[in-house]
Amino acid sequence: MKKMSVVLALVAVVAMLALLAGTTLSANNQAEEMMVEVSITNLTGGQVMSPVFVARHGSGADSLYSLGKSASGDLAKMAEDADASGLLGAWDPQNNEHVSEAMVANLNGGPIPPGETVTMNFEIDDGNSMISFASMLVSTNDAFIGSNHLDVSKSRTIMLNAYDSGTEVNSEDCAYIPGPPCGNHRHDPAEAEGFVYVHPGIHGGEGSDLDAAARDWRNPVARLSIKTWKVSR
Ligand SMILES: [Ca+2]
Repeated sequence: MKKMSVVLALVAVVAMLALLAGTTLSANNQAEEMMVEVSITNLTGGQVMSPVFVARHGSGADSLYSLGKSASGDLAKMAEDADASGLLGAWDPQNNEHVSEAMVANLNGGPIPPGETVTMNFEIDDGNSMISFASMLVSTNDAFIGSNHLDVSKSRTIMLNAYDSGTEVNSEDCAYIPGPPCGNHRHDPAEAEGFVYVHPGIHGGEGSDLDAAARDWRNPVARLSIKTWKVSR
């Protein structure tokens, strides 16, 4: 009889652990889901930020970029032309076992002007509580903000610097800049920096089509806020 009780207790423990793997239980035995709101605020005075490529994933996912290393062609498209199509393909959950969802977050259907905030919401669990994202500063050759493998399971605020994808020389030539006052999506084949690094800003002056007083910045350029809460199901 005593042996049977031990077996039943073990079965109960195993069942409880299986349940906890997917959800948590509140005091009144209702299942709880972890909800996350991620907000990105443009803190520059004169750089519009493009709609944000965002992937939610687990720890086994690739890095979107690596500081000091060459950028992928997909990230280059995002950083040079605000084109997320390559990243959406590479991070499609259908083709990538480590990715739960991939999207482009926009503000009222468009980019994020200075001083404005774009917000996105996720439902997460232990296996996919990270996000990686990228957004272009559109009045540049190839400046972007981003983050890799950012754990969004805890509420906090992070300040973001602007990076250079290293895939286009910083000519400040309107022929190769998509944002205002330019509006062109050509790629400059001239020799680029070759690696992802902290962007040196807009210099203006002779030969530049950009007014540094209007388009330059000092880091940080954006604020990312993570807010988490639980809901009962
Ligand atoms: Ca560059």
